[in-house]
Amino acid sequence: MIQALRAIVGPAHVLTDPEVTASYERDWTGRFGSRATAVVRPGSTEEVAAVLQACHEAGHAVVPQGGNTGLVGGGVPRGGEVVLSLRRLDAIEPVDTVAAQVTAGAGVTLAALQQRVRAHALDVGVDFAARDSATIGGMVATNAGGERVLRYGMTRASVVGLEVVLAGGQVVSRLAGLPKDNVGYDLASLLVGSEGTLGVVTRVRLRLAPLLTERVTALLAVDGTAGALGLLAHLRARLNTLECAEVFYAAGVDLVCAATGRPHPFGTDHTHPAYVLVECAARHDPSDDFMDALATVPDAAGVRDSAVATAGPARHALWAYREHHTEAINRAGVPLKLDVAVPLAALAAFEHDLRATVAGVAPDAELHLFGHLAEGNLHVNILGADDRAPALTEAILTLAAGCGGSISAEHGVGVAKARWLPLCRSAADIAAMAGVKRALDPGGILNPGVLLP
Ligand code: 2HG
Ligand code: ZN
Repeated sequence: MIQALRAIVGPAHVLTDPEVTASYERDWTGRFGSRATAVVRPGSTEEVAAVLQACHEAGHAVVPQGGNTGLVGGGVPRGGEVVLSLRRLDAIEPVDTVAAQVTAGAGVTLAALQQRVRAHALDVGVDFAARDSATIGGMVATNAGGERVLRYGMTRASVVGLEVVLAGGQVVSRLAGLPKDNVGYDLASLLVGSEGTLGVVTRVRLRLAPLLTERVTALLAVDGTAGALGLLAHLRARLNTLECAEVFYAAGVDLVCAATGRPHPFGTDHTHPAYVLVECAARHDPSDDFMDALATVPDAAGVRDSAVATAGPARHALWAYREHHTEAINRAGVPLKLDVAVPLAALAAFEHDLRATVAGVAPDAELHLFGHLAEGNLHVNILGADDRAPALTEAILTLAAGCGGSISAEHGVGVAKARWLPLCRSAADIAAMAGVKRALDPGGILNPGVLLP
């Protein structure tokens, strides 16, 4: 297998030295991973096709990988697979300013694409904290969400076309960027969120949005989740510029401040149960409208304190309290991580029950909740779960599913959630998914063990 791969991509791009392959073999949180037979780094779609054909013929399993920022073990080996790193596919084609679209290689990072299209007064709809490492191919494969879903939807809403290599090495391409093209099954859309189990994304055509340069960001301290939702309802009805509404809680702010040396947002004597970070963006300064809306927030929303910023550095300082959560948690230990969403009507009760559940199962564990308020998406991070991790996972996912929620809001199923699929998909659903998998990957070589157990 290694000889065959070397012949396809050149010896320099087949990595087998454990010191070199280590960073491809383990996810960055340190929770998932194993040894790979080799890490192969193709430099073109043709090379990807030849690699997949070789693996298909040999019946050798393949794990496609982008920036390795995934959080559910879907992009690292379980043992002995070939890791197919797409990072060398990093070309960005000229920005199509008339169509407001761009085609980028799977290995382009989100930050690199943002920089390129912003020079043309356009922007990528999706954005999130791992932008410097996460790749466009990985974002498509996982249907990444992030901080602007409220306005632009998840990655799927930005995808107008894909080039994909199927398990046997066949290339399927839909890159013309036609907004209207109703010729049969939408294979490109099917591949979005398929977590490397149906094909390998090599190029992506994305819809772009106007670059909104004028921004106002506010950090609002509130009594709790119910207040945060009241605030969101008030702002949503009044602001067509609203782009982000994030939520986090007292414990997370303490941890971020300790890890980064930042002062508490409203001083150590003024800590609050919950915080909402909102951002409005427009072509013209949205701050007057925003301040008007803020001035009329009903008392029931319980806004206890606020900090508002319009200049870049001050806005980034507010964002830091939110975006440093993941890193600060990881510094404290290897967390149990779950990513759930529930209908907004159930969110406050869910948060309450979730805390009670964790306290019941693992009273000494440290729970950090944060996430994307407008989608009812909470990232559940638990430090010190130890051998109670399976019981906590079961209890929390059951709780989320029980209130009409999802066991994976935006991080995907990976290997982490595969066995809990029946909590929110029926037997008929799962059978249909398995049928699609068999049709597109009859040999079962693409990311086995991910998504479908
Ligand atoms: C975020 O929203 C990411 O920052 C990471 O989805 C969430 O670390 C996490 O649990
Ligand atoms: Zn998130």
